[in-house]
Amino acid sequence: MNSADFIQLEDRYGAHNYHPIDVVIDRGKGVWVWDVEGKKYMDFLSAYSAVNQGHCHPKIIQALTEQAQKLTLTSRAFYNSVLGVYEKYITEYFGYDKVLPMNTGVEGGETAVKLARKWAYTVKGIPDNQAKIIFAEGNFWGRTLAAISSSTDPECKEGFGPYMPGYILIPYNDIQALDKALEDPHVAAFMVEPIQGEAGVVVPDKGYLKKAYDLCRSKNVLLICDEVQTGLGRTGKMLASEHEGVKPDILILGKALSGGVIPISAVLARDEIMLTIKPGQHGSTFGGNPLAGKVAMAALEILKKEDLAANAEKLGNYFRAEMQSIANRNKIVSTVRGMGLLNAIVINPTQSGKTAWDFCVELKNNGLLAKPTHEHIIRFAPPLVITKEEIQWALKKIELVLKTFN
Ligand code: IF1
Repeated sequence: MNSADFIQLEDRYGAHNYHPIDVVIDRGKGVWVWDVEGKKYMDFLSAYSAVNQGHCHPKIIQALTEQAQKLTLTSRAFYNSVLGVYEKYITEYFGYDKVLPMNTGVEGGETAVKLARKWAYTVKGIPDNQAKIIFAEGNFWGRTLAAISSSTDPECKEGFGPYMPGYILIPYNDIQALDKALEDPHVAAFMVEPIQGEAGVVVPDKGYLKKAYDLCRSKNVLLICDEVQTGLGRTGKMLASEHEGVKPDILILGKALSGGVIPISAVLARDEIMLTIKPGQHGSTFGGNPLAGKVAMAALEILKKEDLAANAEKLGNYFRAEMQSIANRNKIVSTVRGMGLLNAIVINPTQSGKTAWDFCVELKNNGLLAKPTHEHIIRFAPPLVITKEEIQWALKKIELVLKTFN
């Protein structure tokens, strides 16, 4: 079977909830992937930052295969010989009292919202069913009904109502708006991404998160940071909130917590918050399984051992500087932005009739895989194991493609 055959199969038998770029990936190693015809590409998306450690990192695959032959799942009806070890490891790693293990990022978000509500009723003293959560416009935290209820993107949201009540939406990067929203005494939490990924890698003003944290504290409101995409080295620190010296009350992790191997997410908090949820009140069949525990420990270990946050910081600065000079030589790119190796360019729609999609198709034809977000934004987020030479290779391809569109 060739690429066209595989694409046809997906089209015929799979739901049409995605519109992928025409490349059928068969194999991956580090920053590189190969299609079924054997053509090699550099991955500049990293499965939306899940593959920070690079494709099929040998240490993660080793942890996976060793544990897979021993024990994969017990459910939480019983104890297992990995979970406690993992819980100690991850809580000490990030400096929290407790962790609640889940599977996908959106489940992490759901867990955080449930925790905030429970805390609001049992600790803060908000009257039953009155708790509110503040979200920022442009947020993205997944596809469940609770997540799309906070969305301001009609594509994600429309046609799936009725929606979850108890939400307040404010503009992102607007401290005054947060201050005003916090006047409502029924607010339990403010849930926010330190950088908005899906919105197009929107980096807020310096000081925004710190001010948000201080305001929340002064009102006894929890700050929930969704670091599913920004966490685990991506922005040049282990957590993006560290850039602002902020330690969120509730931290949500996912994606790279497994290095892209299996779905693993985690919610971290202090006892005052985490212990409000009692046995039977929340959970999941797969959450906390021993396979996930071993994989997550290996994935986290690699981030530290290979100093991937520092690499993201250094090569991110280099990438943006070089990308900016490419942009200056070229009328198509109107903006270069990002932090660490979470970056985006905005394509100037007035200079050419081309969309970000057209660029990504041409980049793919030149051996570089990236994905557009919205009509004119291209996200550039390679695995954090990338080298300077590989970044230079990618920059050459990007410039080449931009020239053909001039
Ligand atoms: C899709 C974008 C990225 C996330 C943040 C939670 C989740 C995500 C900050 C949920 C998920 C995804 C999922 C994927 C596309 C994608 C995405 F294009 F929408 F914008 F990454 F940038 N918080 N992000 O970014 O995690 O439940 O998926 O494990 O198509 O839904 P999940």
